[in-house]
Amino acid sequence: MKYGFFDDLNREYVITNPQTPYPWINYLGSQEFFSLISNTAGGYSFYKDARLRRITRYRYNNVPLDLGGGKYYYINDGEEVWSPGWAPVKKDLDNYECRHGMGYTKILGELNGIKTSITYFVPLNTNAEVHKVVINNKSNVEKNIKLFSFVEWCLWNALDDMTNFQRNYNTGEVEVEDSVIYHKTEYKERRNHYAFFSVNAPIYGFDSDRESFMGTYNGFHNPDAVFKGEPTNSIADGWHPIASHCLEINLKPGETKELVFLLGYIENDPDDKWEGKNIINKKKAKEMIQTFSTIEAVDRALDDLADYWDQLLSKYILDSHDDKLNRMVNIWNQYQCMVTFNLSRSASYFESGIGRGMGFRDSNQDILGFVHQVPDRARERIIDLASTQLEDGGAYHQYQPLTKKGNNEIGGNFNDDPLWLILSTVSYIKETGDYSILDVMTPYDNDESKSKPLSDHLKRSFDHVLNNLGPHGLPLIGRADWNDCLNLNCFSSEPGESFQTTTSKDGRVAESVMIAGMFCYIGEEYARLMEKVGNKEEANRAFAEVRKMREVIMEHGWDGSWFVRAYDDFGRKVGSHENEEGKIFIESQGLCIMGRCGLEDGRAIQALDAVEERLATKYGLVLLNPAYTKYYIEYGEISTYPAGYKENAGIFCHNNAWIMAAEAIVGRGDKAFDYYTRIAPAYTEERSEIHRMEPYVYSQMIAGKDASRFGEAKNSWLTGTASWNFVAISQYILGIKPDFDGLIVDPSIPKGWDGYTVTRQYRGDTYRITVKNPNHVSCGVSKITVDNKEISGNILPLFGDGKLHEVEVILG
Ligand code: BGC
Ligand code: IFM
Repeated sequence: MKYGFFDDLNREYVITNPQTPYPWINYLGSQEFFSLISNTAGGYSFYKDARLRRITRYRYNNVPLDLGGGKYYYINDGEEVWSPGWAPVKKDLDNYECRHGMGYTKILGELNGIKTSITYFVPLNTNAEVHKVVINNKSNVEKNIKLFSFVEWCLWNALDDMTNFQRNYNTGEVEVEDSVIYHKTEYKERRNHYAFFSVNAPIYGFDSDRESFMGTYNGFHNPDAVFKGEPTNSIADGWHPIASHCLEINLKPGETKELVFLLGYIENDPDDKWEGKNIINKKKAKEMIQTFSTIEAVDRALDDLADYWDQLLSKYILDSHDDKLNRMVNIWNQYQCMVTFNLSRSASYFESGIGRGMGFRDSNQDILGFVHQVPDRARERIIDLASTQLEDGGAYHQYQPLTKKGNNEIGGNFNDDPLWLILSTVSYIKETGDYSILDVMTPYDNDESKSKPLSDHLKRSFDHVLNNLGPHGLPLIGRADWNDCLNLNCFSSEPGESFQTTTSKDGRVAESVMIAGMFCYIGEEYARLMEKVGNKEEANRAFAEVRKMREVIMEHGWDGSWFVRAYDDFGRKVGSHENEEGKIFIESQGLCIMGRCGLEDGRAIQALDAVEERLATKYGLVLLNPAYTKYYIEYGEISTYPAGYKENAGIFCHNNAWIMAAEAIVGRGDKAFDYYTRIAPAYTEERSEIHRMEPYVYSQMIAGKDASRFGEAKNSWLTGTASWNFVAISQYILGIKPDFDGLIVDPSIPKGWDGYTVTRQYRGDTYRITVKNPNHVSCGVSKITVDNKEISGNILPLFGDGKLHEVEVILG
């Protein structure tokens, strides 16, 4: 069942039923000011950091779910009270539509002949959210309505805001001047910022105190002021500051009125001297309000946003016979990659914005799917991440975007972390050819006095693995590797005792075959990079270490038909036929094959066949099998999940992409693409009532075959699934892969395909690559011509002339 449709021309998903199976959201903002907005206008805004600079309030896990706060509008049309976004009033509308587009959301509601549309967006280079409100009287009678706006302020620190009530019920401060409601809580004492909500028209009244607006016993769905049609002109003093305008609007039959609301965030210039004064410098707010004071200016800003996305999405354009594939590759997957790059795992409808900032492992992987869009921002991010690295090559697991300082609030010693930094750096260099990033002086542990060139960070990342090898010569897993929940270094003394991650008493320590596979894959890239920069000695050393690791994997990491997952703290295999449950895990199959293990002797194929046999389901590949049904304290968190959910045999969409890549590597394009379609959102649209999450973006997890709710997804938007699936489809399946010396063309596609065209902008040139498959094979390039001249090999030459180059590729 569907709840809307894709409008590919406008790059929108159009929701036609407000009661989607779950709130279906979008993100506004591309650089510093961000908002989450649901299809019924729920959500919130923040500046840079969802924890430390929360601008508006949102109640997670609310009842009902998405009535936790939003950018709400109410209309009292004299007959009825309703909201154009359906919520919060939830009055049935004659017409409803929500268009989630690239950086904007347009919600349209119609009742009693009054059609209202609200376009929400954050203009480029602006720390504000614009609401363009258009009201049209479609009836043949005059209408006199009252329009109420509503936002609720958060007292900046989102954690404090929802915990420290003894203080924050006393701190709220606002100021109202003309049509602008300023939120200046704690401005005098310790803040250098404030927010405001304005409208470009005279107002009839306002409210800035929540209880005065709502009534103590009412909710968002029935605020007193709206139902009475009378704002109270309240000034919040402590308690709950909000901002609500009330406008009287008269509409002749057929008449349309347009308004601009602006929700802005202002930071003082360092030389502003306001200390101790209970006034704010409104100059910047007024300038911003002036900038967006007309509909023309707002429309221009919307056009600019559209141009920006045209440009971002013109780097990789696919033209194939499959509309679903085209819309995933050309629009939604790339869009999600930008969002994950911006937000890492901080703020979604599943991530509260408080628990996590930017993840070290996560943000490095996000770069893989984003680097072609804005390489400069990827470069900056790589340096930010590397600056939090520790001197021994290990890493803080995350950092807060506002301070850019590393912390281990959710634990440290994830031994896969350092390798991802190599991968992101290599992908940046392959995209741009900019080797100078390696020379950037980059601190360790954010301490400038401990700065070393980025290349030194990569070396320490590589060596961190080698300096932490276990009894089989495999990498020690540490607290966990990519799989956060496989915590093998646990005391397992008392069943039922909550686990602690630490090395065991008798000195044995757990090892990860997955990190070993990563080391082969990413370590080889490191070695190739060293070769490229002329550091032969280091390259040779690295190649040799990688070769050695491959041997260790083949000796100790092979279980007979697939790759072992790990060795636990007692030296026992995990993810082996020897285990009663959890006999096979997905991660080591994907990464070991990407690390080129078992390619020559058939073991890679064997492992992939085992994946198909044991892990494949119609909704995607489960993470392990059989699911854990018992609690294994010595494995840590993993078996605490019910069977079929999350890391315990859920369909983790992130690592499905590694199997797609592995299948592509072994030349089985049909399987690679089949796995792709099982989880790609556009292909799940038809079963939205089962899948439940947005059909335009990936979710982290879909419940696996052992779960009672098999096929139901959770945790949409912020997941490494976005970047890895973009890598899998664009580089491994469609086979257009940036490398140090140019674009490699190496498709691995279903045999039935006749061909496709990819237009790829790369290092200033544009390549129009037409792949033809006359012999219906999956892979193997028989001939490439570039501008009508045949080339040898499959690396497209670099021209550097900024022109369009026609490439024809014949498979077979
Ligand atoms: C979740 C993981 C998450 C980890 C760290 C676990 O409970 O299952 O997905 O990454 O916690 O927060
Ligand atoms: O690898 C992790 C990621 O860092 C956060 N989400 C879950 C993944 C698997 O545990």
